[in-house]
Amino acid sequence: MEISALQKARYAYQPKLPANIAGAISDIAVELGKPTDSVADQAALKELFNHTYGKPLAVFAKGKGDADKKELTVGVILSGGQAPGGHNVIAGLYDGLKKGNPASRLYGFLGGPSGLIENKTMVFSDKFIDEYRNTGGFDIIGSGRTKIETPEQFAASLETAKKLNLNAVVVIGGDDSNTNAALLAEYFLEKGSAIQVIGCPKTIDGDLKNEHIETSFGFDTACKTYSELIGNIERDANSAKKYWHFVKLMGRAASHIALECALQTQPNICLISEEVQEKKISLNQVVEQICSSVIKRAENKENFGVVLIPEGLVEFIPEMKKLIDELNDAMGLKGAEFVELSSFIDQLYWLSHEISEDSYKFLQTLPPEIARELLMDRDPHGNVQVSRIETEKLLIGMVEKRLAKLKAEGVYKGKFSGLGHFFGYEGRCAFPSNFDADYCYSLGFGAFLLIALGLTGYLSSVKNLVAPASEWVAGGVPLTMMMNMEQRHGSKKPVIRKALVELDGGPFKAFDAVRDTWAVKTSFLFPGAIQYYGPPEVCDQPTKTLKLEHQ
Ligand code: FBP
Repeated sequence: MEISALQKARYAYQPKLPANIAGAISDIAVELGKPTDSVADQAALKELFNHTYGKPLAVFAKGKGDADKKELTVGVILSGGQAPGGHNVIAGLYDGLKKGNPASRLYGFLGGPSGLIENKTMVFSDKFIDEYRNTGGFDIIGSGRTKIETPEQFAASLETAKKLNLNAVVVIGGDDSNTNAALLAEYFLEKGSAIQVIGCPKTIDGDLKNEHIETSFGFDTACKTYSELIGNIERDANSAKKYWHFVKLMGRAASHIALECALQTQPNICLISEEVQEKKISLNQVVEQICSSVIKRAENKENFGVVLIPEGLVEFIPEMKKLIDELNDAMGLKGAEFVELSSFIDQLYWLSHEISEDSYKFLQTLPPEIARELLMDRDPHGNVQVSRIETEKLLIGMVEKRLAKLKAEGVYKGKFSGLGHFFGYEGRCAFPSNFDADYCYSLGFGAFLLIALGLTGYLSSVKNLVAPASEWVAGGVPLTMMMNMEQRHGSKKPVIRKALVELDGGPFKAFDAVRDTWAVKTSFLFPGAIQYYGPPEVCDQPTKTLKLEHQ
């Protein structure tokens, strides 16, 4: 295989480990805290997670452990959307296993959780792992979005794990995938099996975080990649002075990516879905906000600008949210009927009987291509595929219409030419930044220690991430601690709670303090490309979000 000069150079990068897991394996023990509770719905979750509910927080510390004694066989799954650094989680897990006992083995389940259900595996070797160190992507074993949910799928997963003589399964995934990990850990114990399950917090969306998980891996690299591109677009806009760029950014529900990119690039507008929801801002009000900036900038002869749009926005606009919730319930509960409908017209007719009058009327006001996009298949976890809804085009169209009206009324005298962009997939497989390379390797190494020290139902964790890597602290957080009950596919299900942008949190407050200036005055910031080699202030900085949340 031909490889680039950078890939070759990155093979030689040695990821840094936190001091509490960097020494001899025999000198690492685990300290356990007090029993924990879930974030909500304690009684319901206690009943559902009879064997795994309430476990204590775990931190690695110097002491006499027996993590080096065991010969272990572990299987690893990459689950859900790609996030830079997944290969390093596997490398850290592999190196940990081999450091503990060179006879230990690591299997990779191919193509995501379905690899476990269907027993599709490969065995890692030194040579194979070395080809993927510090690289982006999930192509080492592939990923998938299959949800382990039916009794047959759970039974098949246990059967595979037993056939392979596994001591543990490691699930590298986001909130939905780690919910699956929690259910699997519980199921194995319920069936009398000692096979452990450990999760690792992945997702570029940055929404798998809480008091104990400071960030999910991939967020750092993805935001830096998008910010480079946004900065380039800003400079182009400032050079040509003729386009308004509407950039939709990935992040299925939470606006963490949009907010981080705004802090890194200082665009004219950045919409924050959580604020839209909290203040019940309608679609028309969003359009008014954008038009107000366009008009003021036109008065300064600046007929150009940049607007950042979180891809989840549509689900937070009150009238859209109501519509999507009703669509989800109708399509979830009567899915078999819905899939039989062959045309868009038939779907609309069917929906006229299944959703409220208000929502139906609102659906009809949307451009047909957007309405169609709202009716596309949900993913296996019941999520609307917001990446495929062209919110940027919807907003450009509405802003154009509104400005034409305002021009006719003599309120607006400028020129408006909107261009749409969507940055999503281009950020998910970049070479992991030094931060993600180190963080992921540490998460994988920590996952090995959690297994070797006998824990199950935990998410590998690394804390104190704003400090240099040597001062990070590795440990584990019980999966049930992060869970609550939510409405999915028309019924209540246990799920890990998503962390949304907090309007009283540091990152949003920092943005709020300056956004009115950015809306009018060109204040663009150009972060440039991710740097892998050079001074630490250029190469090793964590995200602004992490700093503002933890300093
Ligand atoms: P995960 O939550 O699985 O990490 O995926 C996140 C994500 O990248 C979202 O930002 C995006 O909406 C979605 O995946 C796209 O999914 P797909 O890759 O299936 O198109």
